[in-house]
Amino acid sequence: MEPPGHSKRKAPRRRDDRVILHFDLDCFYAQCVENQQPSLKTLPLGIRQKGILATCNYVARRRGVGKLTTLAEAKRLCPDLVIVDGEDLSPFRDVSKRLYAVLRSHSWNGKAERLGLDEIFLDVTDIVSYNLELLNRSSLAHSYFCLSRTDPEQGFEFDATSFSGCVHGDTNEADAARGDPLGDTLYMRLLLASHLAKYLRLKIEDEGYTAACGISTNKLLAKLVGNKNKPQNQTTLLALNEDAIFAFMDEHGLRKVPGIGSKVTRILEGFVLEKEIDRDMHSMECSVTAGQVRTHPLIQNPSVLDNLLGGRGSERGLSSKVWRLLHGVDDTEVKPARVVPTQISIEDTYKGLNDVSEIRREMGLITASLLRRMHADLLDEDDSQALTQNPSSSSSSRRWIACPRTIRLTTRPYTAPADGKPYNWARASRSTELPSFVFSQSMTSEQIVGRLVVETLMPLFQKLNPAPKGWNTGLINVCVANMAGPATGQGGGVRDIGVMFRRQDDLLREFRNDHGEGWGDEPGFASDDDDNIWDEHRGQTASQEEGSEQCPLCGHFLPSFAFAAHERFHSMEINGD
Ligand code: DCP
Ligand code: MG
Repeated sequence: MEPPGHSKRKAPRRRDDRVILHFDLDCFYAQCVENQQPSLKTLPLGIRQKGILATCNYVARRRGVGKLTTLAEAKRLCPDLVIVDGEDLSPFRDVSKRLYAVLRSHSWNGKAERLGLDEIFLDVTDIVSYNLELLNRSSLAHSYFCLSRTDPEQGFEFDATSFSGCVHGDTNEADAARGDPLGDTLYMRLLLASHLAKYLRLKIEDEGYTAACGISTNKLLAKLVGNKNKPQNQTTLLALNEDAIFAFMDEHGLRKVPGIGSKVTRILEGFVLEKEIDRDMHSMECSVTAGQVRTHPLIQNPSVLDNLLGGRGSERGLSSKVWRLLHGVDDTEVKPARVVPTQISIEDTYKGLNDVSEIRREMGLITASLLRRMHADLLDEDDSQALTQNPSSSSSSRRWIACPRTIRLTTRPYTAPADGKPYNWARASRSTELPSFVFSQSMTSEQIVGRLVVETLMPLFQKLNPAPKGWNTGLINVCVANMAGPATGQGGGVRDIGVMFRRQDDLLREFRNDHGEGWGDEPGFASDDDDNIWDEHRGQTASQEEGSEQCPLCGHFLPSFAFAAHERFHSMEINGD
């Protein structure tokens, strides 16, 4: 009998205009270790963290060992299992970023999102649509996939009459579509994406790593379908209508649906089975399928779920999110890659400051906003999964994805507009090493700002303005520059900044594409162009040092080698480039 008010079962609205790839590296930590010690590739290998195996290679899996098995159980199942310590995540992080950079460099729209250390989503809608337009109906078997809009030589040949890799779904539908493949755009978009996925998997294999890949129209479906054929394989979800998607989703255990956590699983499991379930049980096992919940006669719409899942403290919008997930609907976007700025600076102008307490106060305000910007731009938000996976790391600590090594103070005296002086007139800078306490996650922002002003910036100010008074300060600029790669200490906090800086070149490689350039062509982001060389050096050479020259235009002192770049900087200003 239908309960009153719940007579209509209505599926949430779906969009299938995107094509998403989901890559999941095979037995990731084990592959990293195998690449360091290739002799381990043929042996059963487990990676230990505390008393369990974080993962094991596929040789071990064939011997019955699984991920997250206890060490004792793993040894019982496979006495000759080689066990390697995996407590230090830094080598895994390094590989993860390197492989991410490979995939990201193939994205046109920049939508390349990391999930944990070994999963990457790519939204390839634009590349696929572009190539669909190019297809020649009369010679599908000899098609060419363009990887660049501007360089037709970048691409690969492929056979557009069939999918690359495995296909999961309704083959009857597929046969129907095959009659007139170009007539079914969704079918063809998925087919093209399967060839792109194969190409990208091979790119990763060139780096020494294998991955599984799922291909579908949203992140949820791509992630789930990629699990169908592992390792070193790929699966396209061929679900061309709503019923095919429901059929795919329904077979999954509830807890296996990404986004449905253990608490929700236990509540819904209890409801379907009509029995009390311990809500704090965190097992991935669940005897109830997504289909049993989706088709339950008493769960006809999200408002019923609301009654079950709502209540104090529950996540906003949780029930409608769960409802959509059960129907295979996931509109969340693949997040664009983060780009790392080469420097961050904050400045303010004044009508002539002369009082030291005023200078200190303004310096404090500028430094506080600089620190906020550093936190927003340089602290990782996406690694939370990786951090919680490492039992020894603090879940509250966030990781610096890049750390500036230099702090620069620039000041100039106040000049009234009527004086007609150029903006940069008498502007002078001093720089020094950025102290490591700036990266502390145990000090408060106020404490960091206070120390930075007193211990670093005020001494720089005194060097720039040696006269005891009469500074008439019209501008203060505080800048952090010379980005170094992330620290590699466990838990992700900066531990040894000296070591980190020595490794700068190695680490920054992950922020560059294959050609040693910055990510994408965004101006102002990490790149090795002349302007950056100028940027890095002008602070250090503000005063007259040996081998430095003064710019006749702005009064800056800078080393001779940086002069050409500096002139270019002015000519761009003049030309308005
Ligand atoms: N990991 C971990 N703790 C977990 C889950 C994972 O430390 N609870 C680590 C070990 C894995 C890596 O994260 O190597 C990636 O997790 P996956 O679940 O993708 O597992 P694998 O990549 O090892 O295996 P698969 O081939 O099944 O993807
Ligand atoms: Mg994996």
